[in-house]
Amino acid sequence: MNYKNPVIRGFYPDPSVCEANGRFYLVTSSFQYFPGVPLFESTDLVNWHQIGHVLTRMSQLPLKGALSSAGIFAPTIRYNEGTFYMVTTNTTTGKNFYVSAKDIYGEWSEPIEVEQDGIDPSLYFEEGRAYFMSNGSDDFGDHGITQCEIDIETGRKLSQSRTIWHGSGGRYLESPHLYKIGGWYLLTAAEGGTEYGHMITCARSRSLWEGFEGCPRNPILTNRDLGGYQIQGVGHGDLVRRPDTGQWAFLHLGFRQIDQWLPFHHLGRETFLTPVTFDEEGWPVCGEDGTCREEFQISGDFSQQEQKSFTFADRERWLYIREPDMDRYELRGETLRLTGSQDTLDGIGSPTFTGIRQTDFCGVLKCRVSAENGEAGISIYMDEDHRYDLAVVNENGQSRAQLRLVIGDARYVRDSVPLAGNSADLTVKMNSFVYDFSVAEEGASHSFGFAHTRYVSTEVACGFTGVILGLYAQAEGAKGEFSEFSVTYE
Ligand code: 6LW
Repeated sequence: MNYKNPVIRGFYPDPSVCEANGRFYLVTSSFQYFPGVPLFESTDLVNWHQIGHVLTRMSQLPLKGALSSAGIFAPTIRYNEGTFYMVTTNTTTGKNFYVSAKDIYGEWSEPIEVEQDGIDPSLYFEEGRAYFMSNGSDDFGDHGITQCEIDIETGRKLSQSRTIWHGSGGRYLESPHLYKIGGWYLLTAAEGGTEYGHMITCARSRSLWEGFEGCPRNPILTNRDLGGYQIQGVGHGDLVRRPDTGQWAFLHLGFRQIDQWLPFHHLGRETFLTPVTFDEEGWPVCGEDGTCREEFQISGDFSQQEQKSFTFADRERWLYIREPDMDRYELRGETLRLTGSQDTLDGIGSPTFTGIRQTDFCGVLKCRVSAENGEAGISIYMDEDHRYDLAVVNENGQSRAQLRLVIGDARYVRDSVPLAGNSADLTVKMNSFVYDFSVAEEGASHSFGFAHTRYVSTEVACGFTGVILGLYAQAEGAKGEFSEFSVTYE
């Protein structure tokens, strides 16, 4: 069948995947957002359904003071002898740790730390032993893909760390994963940085500890030479095989630029699927001549389903910033009530904010919003310094609707219109280039004009995340009520 990329749309980067009992499980990074590490399930590698998150308790996920795009970096998920493991880095505490679960739908354990530096940790299991690797420094002062054996019960190192590969020469060697395929230990990694030069490279050896030789065709997957193509920055992936069809594939990240010759992306890094075969020498061959394309064919008899609209009912999709005070959030039926605090969207605290990722370019967001004693609204939120807030503000018994644009040091309220009551219907129309804002009250509507997507893109804001469509209340004691919320994509 033919399928379209990306297979998971919106800010879901650094995917890692494992197979267990004929089903596939995938995790992505989550940075300063709570809960952490979104968890997806699939039976065919193309259709992914989010079943929850791995890190659901604050004891697993300290995010106080985490800068935007810090917190939880790239995770790896593995399944070994009836247990799932998810290993990652909390860059805010600087620790690598893993959690485990026997039931993929249940709660995961408390974190177990590993005393090894580097980011993008991975696990490899063989004959009752567990190996941990990252892009850290080894016990001999060398730096690269560093590996040690660990006690999987305690996280204690059972061997010294040794650098097993220095990469193919690209900058930012990271994202190591080890597999045993056809008698070879195959090590895959990312190089080039998670931007336009990103790539997947690999090396192999007959031994687990030494002798890794790079593939003569490295990089095996990259779009760095596809100028003018929408999908850019492909890299950081994990290999998986469908046991029923024998199909191999990489789940990996990439991003979609807003237009052919406009190198901006605001939807974040997304998850793509690229089919893989092996050549006569046993090296992986990826996609179309080593590139990732918008459409691929994959074996299997099924169709691709796309979720085109989202509401409060998609509970597992909603996220919060850092360490939310859940007493400030109340969802009853189709109505969400938020209570503001001293933390505002301008800072790096935990403002009263809940949102879902923007998953496509073109669509419409609608919500009825009312405010009391402060401000409540919709934020097109890239980070605290790059966002567009369309709000109802209630102060001294008077209400108004306003649009605030925050683009780095340029911050201003563009337009403010009085409201007769304290509630209004807020609408944001989205396309690749702009967000178009309007507010209606009892039949009368007001257009606030548009603001460019590029100013909330990664190329402007920097960092590793993508736009979140958020609902918020701000000012201590401010009350926001949100109903009839929907996001519908074309
Ligand atoms: C991720 C690493 C990376 O851990 O960015 O540049 C980090 N590449 O692989 C955050 O996604």
